[in-house]
Amino acid sequence: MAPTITAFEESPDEGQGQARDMRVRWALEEVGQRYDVRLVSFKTMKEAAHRKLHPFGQIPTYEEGDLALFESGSIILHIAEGHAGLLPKEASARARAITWMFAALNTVEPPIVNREMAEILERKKPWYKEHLAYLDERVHERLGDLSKRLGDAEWLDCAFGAGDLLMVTVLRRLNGSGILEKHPNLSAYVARGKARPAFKQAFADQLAVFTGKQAGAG
Ligand code: GTB
Repeated sequence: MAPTITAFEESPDEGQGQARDMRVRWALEEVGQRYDVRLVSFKTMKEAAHRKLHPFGQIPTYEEGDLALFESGSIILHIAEGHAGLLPKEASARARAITWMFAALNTVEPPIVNREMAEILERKKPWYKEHLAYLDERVHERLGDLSKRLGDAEWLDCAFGAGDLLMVTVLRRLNGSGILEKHPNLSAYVARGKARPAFKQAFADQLAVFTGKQAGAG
């Protein structure tokens, strides 16, 4: 049976694929697993039925038979463990690939999200510019270290895997900030991820949610 994931009914980013259902869609496309999508409104996400699936009232969720998961990282690990293509078989290589998944979510994403939140919530504060400069510096620091480690390699640890998938989606969150461009090998790394057919399909599918609504509007 095809799994069902949840995604925003109204795409706040107008189809730019920044919400975290995009990484789950991409993983499912990479492994060739068909899936269904249940679109949820902001109101529905906070209701008891959705909170049974996601205690924090968020997307994405993943349902497969009796199994219900939340947390994009955990969902992607589950997908990668059940299909070939996103994690190496050899134990040490697999452990390293999982380490990159954690690094993307626990070390690189937090300063990027902090910066994003400041842009959204603190723009009118008198200390905004100063604080943003501080947050930019924290992001640069992380990206500088990541850039050094990646060097001129194609992917983080040999072949493309779940760690790269997560890292690319995390770095994409910097779109429009001008920060990623200051690290050319990371820009090229993100471009390689976006060029993958599975990314393109996942992106088109989430964009169709937005364009479908636009076509139906009015
Ligand atoms: N740690 C969880 C995971 O990795 O799955 C975080 C899940 C999460 O933050 N979900 C967000 C959500 O449901 C959507 S992705 N928010 C609603 C709420 O908390 O009430 C975050 C997101 C949303 C929108 C954009 N955007 O439009 O640009 C970007 C990122």
